[in-house]
Amino acid sequence: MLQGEHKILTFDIHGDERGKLISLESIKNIPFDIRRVYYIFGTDSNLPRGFHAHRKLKQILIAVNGSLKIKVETWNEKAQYELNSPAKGLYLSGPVWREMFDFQNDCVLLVLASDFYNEEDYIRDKSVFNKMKRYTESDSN
Ligand code: T46
Repeated sequence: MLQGEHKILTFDIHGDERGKLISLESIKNIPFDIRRVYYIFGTDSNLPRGFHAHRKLKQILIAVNGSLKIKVETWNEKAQYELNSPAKGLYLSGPVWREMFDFQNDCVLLVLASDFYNEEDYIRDKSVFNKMKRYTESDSN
């Protein structure tokens, strides 16, 4: 079964006295073809979001303003990241459970996705995610 993957990518900043610019390009510094872009804003630091995994979707999450924290969980490990820079992207691929919280300073979270919106790609029930994990463990025995 497909393994979930998560890692931080750092983007080059082109800057001069006028300000800064970051360019994101499919396959070059984004490791997939971008098919969809969405952004999350107007958040509340007390209202977490996410609480799901994806089956196949690949995404890059970038806090282009403000910051947030995100807990991630794959079949075999858990981690937590803080996204607080437009030069930092969190790459999430496949079945990674995610919980986003502690949104600060008018956070704007830009997300680049490898596919169109498809509710069937979501695993929104944690017990289903955990069951898939058990199947994976029995695959490797
Ligand atoms: C993810 C995290 C980082 C659409 O109609 N089109 C879209 O492209 C998206 C992403 C969402 N929606 C609708 C579905 C819901 O009615 O917008 C509503 C809010 O979506 P959701 O509750 O899934 O939002 P989050 O913040 O929990 O999760 C989102 C993404 O859905 C998800 O793929 O990885 O951001």
